[in-house]
Amino acid sequence: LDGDALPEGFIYGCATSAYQIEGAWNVDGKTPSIWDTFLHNKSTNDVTYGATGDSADEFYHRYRTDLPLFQRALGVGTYDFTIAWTRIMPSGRGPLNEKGLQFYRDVIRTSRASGMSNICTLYHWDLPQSLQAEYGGWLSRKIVDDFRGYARAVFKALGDECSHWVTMNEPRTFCTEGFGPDPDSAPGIVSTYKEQYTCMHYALLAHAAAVDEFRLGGYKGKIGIKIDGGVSLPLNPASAADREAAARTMDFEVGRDVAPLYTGDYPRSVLESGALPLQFTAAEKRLLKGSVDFLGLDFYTSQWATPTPNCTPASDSYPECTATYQQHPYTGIDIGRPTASDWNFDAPHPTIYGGIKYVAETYNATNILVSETGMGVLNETNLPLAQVLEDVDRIAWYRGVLTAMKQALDDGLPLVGFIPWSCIDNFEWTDGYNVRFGLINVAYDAAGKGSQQRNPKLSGAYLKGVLTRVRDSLHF
Ligand code: GCO
Repeated sequence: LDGDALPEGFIYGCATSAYQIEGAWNVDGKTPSIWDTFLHNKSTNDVTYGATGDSADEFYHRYRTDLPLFQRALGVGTYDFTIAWTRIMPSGRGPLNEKGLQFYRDVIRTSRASGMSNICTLYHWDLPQSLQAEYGGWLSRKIVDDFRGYARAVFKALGDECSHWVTMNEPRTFCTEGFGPDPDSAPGIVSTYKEQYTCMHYALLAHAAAVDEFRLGGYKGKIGIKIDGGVSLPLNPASAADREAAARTMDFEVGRDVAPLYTGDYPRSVLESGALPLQFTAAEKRLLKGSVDFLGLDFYTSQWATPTPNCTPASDSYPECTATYQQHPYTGIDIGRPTASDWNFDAPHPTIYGGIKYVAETYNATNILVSETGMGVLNETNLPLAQVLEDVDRIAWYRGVLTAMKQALDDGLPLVGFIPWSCIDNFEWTDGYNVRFGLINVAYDAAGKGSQQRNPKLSGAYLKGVLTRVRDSLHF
């Protein structure tokens, strides 16, 4: 694919998250997060082989060699990491843990020494267990003030060190998967959709409070958020009902995150559903509207949508009232089922191209980052190492992503960066170490036990070759 060189200042990085790579779960003053508690509690830990993030990639002890490796193997100019609240503020508020702060200062210093700037995320799901125990964490409005206090302390210590700050990663994901009728993530509170919506409501207010702190502090970077989602398409494009269902799903799954950031309130269809447990006050709307300098899209797959007939509050799909089917033919993968072979690379890639186009046209979003996307391969652990490292399916998958980004740039969509997930194999939540997303392999088994040897995969060399070369030549 020949094309223009990347726009000046285009960000190419790779992402990780604290709980998924650091290990050292109880070292140097860190206290348990809700994920430590959730996974140490055997009755909830139905993760593959009972795996936990207790050791993960041991990044807390290995960052001095890992960071230069990320830059050398992947050619990235940015390292996108997340900060563990329980390393900075062990009790969730109040006194700072100097050893925790020093670790993140060292990660930033080592990133710089390796030729990388940093995107820094305040929160990637690892809430202090102390706040969960004290008042139910994200289900209480108290979380907004505690998150504001945490953000203020981190900005005071590191505010000018990161070119981009992300307040939180995927509020809809951690609120949907941590609560509801069948929660499979921390804190694992069996509840209803109302608790999922309450969590999301307070997460958005916490985001706005952190942005307020950042702007009051006059820090020089940019601040934004990473949202999850995908693109919903009508199951039958000729059906008006299916087209309406696809639009409704976008409102509930993407718009519920994005609309408040640009308009100050939820999408109309969400407001009119009558299902919201909470509404924003006028003051909250003012704080929310315009609360991003950039928007990170963690989009992985697309889905088809069709209305759920006879939808009532007792229905599983309430209040969205649409049924969705994952795995649009060529957006790539559901975890473990690469479909690289059946892509039509010339058609607009509905997930990546479609996602950028959707937020740009629906909300006039600008400075859009593809802030996570990647291919998770199930059971990669059990394959011969040579086959793991020659990951041609993941290369084909990323070729589809690069094609989509090129289409977006050619169409003048406001794309400013690409951050593949992930720099390195890591703890994939309830899939444990049995699903691998890394551009660099870690030699441990599905339970996370092994030599911890790092082995770069061909996909990392591919992205380095294409994206680094494109700065000097005209090829994607
Ligand atoms: C997410 C999280 C990551 C995941 C990645 C692969 O989007 O779920 O941000 O922590 O590991 O997306 O599922």
